[in-house]
Amino acid sequence: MMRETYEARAAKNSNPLVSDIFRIIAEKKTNLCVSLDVTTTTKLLKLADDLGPYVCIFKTHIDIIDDFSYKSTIEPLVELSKKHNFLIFEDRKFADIGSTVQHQYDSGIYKIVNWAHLVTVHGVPGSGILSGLNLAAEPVVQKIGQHRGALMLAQLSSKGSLAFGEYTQGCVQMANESNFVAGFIAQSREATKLKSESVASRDWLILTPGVAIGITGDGLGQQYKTPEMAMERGSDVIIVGRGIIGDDKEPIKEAIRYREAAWNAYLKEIK
Ligand code: 5BU
Repeated sequence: MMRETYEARAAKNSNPLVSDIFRIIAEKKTNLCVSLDVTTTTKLLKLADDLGPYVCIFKTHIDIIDDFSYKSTIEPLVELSKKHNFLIFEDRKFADIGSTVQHQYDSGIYKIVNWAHLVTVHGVPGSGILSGLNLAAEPVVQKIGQHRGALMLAQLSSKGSLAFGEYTQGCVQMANESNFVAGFIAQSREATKLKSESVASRDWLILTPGVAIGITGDGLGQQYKTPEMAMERGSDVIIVGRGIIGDDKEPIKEAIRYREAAWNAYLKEIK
């Protein structure tokens, strides 16, 4: 499909976080997000420093870090995000009522809202989940002058996922009614278009996980497509974990390879 450049979209988007992301992508010439699914702080920080130049965003699952501490895990990660100009996306998959997610976002040991520019959110509970997260984000945005936003889980990459059809449409409807939503986790842009469109669709940021080269699955339900396939379906940013940081991989070499594949696929499609 033909698409506009990231620069053009950065200039037009009314959501400042989405504009920032498009700008970083255009400046660094990378639409790659690496998923740092590792269980120690040392591995997390080494990968963030080594791969920082090649990504626009790092995705984390902060609750799988065995030796987590705010001071030794988060503070250096935030420093690295400034050094290499990447944003941080905590794949928290919030799924509770507004009041609960508000605290899950700003409290506990992780205090996600303080450092993660993006978080994932399920539509299951209804729109209160977005209001609760937004309540937690407002004071932080005020205080540190950075933007925060949600990616709604419109579609998952895993086999047998129940997020499709009417459910996906419901998520898009919810997103349309909240300024806190930056975009979607989805397998295709098409799925994030409302069938009964009464309001003009926003220029959503679409991130796509389940991307790898030369492998179709992981034996636990993950379903892979190539960077080219994801981009052809209208993705803005591919998310790659084990394809780059897997035990048998050379992460820098693979990051360069995936970045090139996704960037060349984008270059082929721009108007
Ligand atoms: P992988 O190693 O590239 O398979 O890792 C994929 C990552 O993306 C992993 O952290 C998952 O939690 C995440 N993910 C996914 O794979 N599929 C989805 O639909 C969503 C997240 Br949402």
